[in-house]
Amino acid sequence: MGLELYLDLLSQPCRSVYIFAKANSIQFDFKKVALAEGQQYGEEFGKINLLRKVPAMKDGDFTLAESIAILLYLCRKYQTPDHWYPEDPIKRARVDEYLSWQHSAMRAHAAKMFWFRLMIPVITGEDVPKPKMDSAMEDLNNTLQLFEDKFLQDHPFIVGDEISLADVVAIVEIMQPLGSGLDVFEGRPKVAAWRDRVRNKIGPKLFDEAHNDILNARNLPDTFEKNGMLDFLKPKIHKLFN
Ligand SMILES: N[C@@H](CCC(=O)N[C@@H](CS)C(=O)NCC(=O)O)C(=O)O
Repeated sequence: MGLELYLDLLSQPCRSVYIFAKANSIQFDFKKVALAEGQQYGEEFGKINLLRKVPAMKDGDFTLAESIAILLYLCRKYQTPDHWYPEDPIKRARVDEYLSWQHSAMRAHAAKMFWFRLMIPVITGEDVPKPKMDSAMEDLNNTLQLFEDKFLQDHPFIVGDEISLADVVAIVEIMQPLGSGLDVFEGRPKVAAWRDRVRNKIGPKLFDEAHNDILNARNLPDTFEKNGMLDFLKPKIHKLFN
């Protein structure tokens, strides 16, 4: 059995794995796990990833969770071009530095805006209180500024002249708030120019295809309604955000 990737392209880490595999012509079977239908809680998916998160991977008998682990596995197994995860120890350390930082910084703050502006109002029927929203926006703005000052600086890509895994992992997270109508690139020409370079390197067609679902996320309320997911999700949301 060949490589299987369990994905929902509404999810940022799924998009990074999808983009990386496609950009490197890695053949895989796309196994859709529809998060809005709760498929991550099904019996079948539990056998693939007990953490019940996407992305997940199955390669023969080997199963793997966590996007970063999957990206690194694909890099090694398919011996993708060096620039993605350079052999040079200093360049590699720069990729690692970004991959380590992003979990609790860019990922956390960009995703929170998406949840606050779209998902929570849809699921609970209530807007997030303004002080909470303002504080989340401040966190995201500070994080984007740090991204510019510390990681992007004045080079074309995070690690210098060439695209790496760090850029792919960064862009998918930074695109997430757009799904809630928040254009984080407005007023940030440096980040916008970097986004354009990443899109061009990956290939605009692949980039746009990977982001199609998230940019149409405002259709999600209908999907939740149809699948009876609202009642299921409400207590989860209260646990997460109260
Ligand atoms: N650290 C994990 C995060 C995975 C994750 O949080 N996936 C979310 C989608 S972005 C998910 O599957 N959520 C389903 C749920 O929590 O029910 C990774 O990088 O793969």
